[in-house]
Amino acid sequence: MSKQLQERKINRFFDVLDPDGAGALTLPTMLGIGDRYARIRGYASTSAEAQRLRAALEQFWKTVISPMDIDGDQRVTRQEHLQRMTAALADPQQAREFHATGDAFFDFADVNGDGHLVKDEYVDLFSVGCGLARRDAIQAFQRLDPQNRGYLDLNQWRKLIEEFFASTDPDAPGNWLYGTY
Ligand SMILES: [Ca+2]
Ligand SMILES: [Ca+2]
Repeated sequence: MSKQLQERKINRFFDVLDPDGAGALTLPTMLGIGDRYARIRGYASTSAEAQRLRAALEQFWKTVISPMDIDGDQRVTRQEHLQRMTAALADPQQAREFHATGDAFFDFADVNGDGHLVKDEYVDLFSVGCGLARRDAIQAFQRLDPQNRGYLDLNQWRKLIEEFFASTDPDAPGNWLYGTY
């Protein structure tokens, strides 16, 4: 893939995890995504669903994001993220491991746990949780679900993750995983 396309996608992934535009990913920022998402889906902060989201995000932070913290200051800057992601994706073994973390993300996004990431869940997560314009999130979902089934399942999600991080095709539907990029 062209270096620019890959960089754009990696930076896009950073942006959705940094809705406040702080320029660095931190655990509290990520927990904030889960809290807003739970609230908009109607789950009280004490509910099992909201607790599950927090646990999933803590796990995601611990296993995926915080290892990118090169200088150990508990913040993963855009530069650290880009450097580590670029290296990881260039290594087939690491790339596979990274794609596998997409399963955890799916579990998180499918907040009611019915195995379907329905359009409303997707749109709420990326607009209310991650700060995309609602219109952009809706448009992105339509690209990800060209047959208009109204949901994504885990197999589709895996394919889209693969496309997002590995496809050299600027028109691959998976490029839209995290909205416009
Ligand atoms: Ca750091
Ligand atoms: Ca669901």
